[in-house]
Amino acid sequence: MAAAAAELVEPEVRTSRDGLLDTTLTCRVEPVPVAGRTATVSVYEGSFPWPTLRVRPGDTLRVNLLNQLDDLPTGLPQSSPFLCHVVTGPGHSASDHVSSCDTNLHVHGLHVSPSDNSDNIFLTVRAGESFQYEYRIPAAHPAGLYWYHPHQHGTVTNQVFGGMAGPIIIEGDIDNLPGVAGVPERLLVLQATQLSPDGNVIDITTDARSQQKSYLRLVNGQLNPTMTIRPGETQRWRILNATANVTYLLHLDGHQLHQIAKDGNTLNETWTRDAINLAPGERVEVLVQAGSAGTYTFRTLPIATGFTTQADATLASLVVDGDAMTPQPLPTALLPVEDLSTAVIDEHRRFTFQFGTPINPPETRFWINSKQFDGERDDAVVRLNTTEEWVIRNASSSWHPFHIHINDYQVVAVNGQPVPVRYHEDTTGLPPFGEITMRTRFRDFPGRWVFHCHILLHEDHGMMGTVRALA
Ligand SMILES: [Cu+2]
Repeated sequence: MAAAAAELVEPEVRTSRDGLLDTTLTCRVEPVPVAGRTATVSVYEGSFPWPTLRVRPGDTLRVNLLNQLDDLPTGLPQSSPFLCHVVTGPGHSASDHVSSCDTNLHVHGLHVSPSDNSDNIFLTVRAGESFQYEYRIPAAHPAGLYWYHPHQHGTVTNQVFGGMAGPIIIEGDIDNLPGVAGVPERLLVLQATQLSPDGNVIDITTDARSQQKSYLRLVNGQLNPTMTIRPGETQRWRILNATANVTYLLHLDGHQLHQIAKDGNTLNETWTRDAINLAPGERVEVLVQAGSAGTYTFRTLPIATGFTTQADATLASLVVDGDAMTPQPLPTALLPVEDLSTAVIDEHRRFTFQFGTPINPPETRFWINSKQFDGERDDAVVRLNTTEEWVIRNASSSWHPFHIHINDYQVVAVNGQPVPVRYHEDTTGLPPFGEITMRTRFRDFPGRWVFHCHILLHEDHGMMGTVRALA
């Protein structure tokens, strides 16, 4: 195990007041402290990590997004992914002139309008310009961990790999449950990037040297930070996978992970686990109850993701120290979860995620139902207040994390085998040559949004489809 570094640092928190959080997120490429050194990365608000936005159901979240990604520091190498260039490829016409320095904002997991200046990923915030987003969070919105990141098609991979991502916490009902209320919280944002010796982020879309085994496995921008806890103490860890392409198999040596939430949704009851698979975009919340004094590694276990097998890696160190506390009872029942497995189904659809040929980026094509992304095309036209069942098949040898915007869903079967209802979610790994069956209800918001693979290189290369919801 590598020597433990400093105590885990949590990002700056911006909290709503009187029903409003009105904030600015400036996007820039600049040298900042990362992993104990200085690195030139793409960041929100000049820091790595980035501000946490903390709001409540019923609040309005206003974000003034300032795109200064074209105001580059001097001395960037010609291989830098941050140099501005015209984006070509699937979903782009020659007249688009989208630049790799253009961006926009997605609030991942939020059930808000997809239109106008809300969670509308079809609009572009050009380099040098700004845009005022406004998200009206419904009064009945589930409480939990969400996140924000760029979603400008064709430019997402390097912007997120370079660091652009931040957490959103919605406070609410889960926080008041017995066994959860008053428990000290930690926020762990998992990111992975790769730096050249001179501190520049490599371009993972073109650089063959990019190997997941060389990635810096960061927690809140730190390498192997220390977290302290007293023997017998319970802590609540909110964990976000904000990487571009890394799947984790989370494990805490000597302890179990008592899962209470997934993708911003509270479980119906606590699920005690030895290890938790966390694909890009997914979030979990777990309770950790410390055992006897000592130092324990929080790690990702070896995991085969098809394309690569990722080795065991240390993420952080848990130091159990100090006066012992009497362990408090862990919660059992949490919040009721609507079970869609018995719902009346209005429509069935099938989507197949697959590689085209050849299989060698950047020529590789990534398809859904043999089509690359086209933002002008409607791939699923749905009606509000109906319930659909989608079978989503993975016709390749690599995992693809499925993600859909605006409305969560319930996975009712994996590879045809029914799974018990535990939670609703917005991101799920599709096993190689396997499939999930999910059920979803389209609520509240007409308009257009997308579903896609959350391995961002796959998304940028066309593994994305559109939904149009009619009132
Ligand atoms: Cu994929």
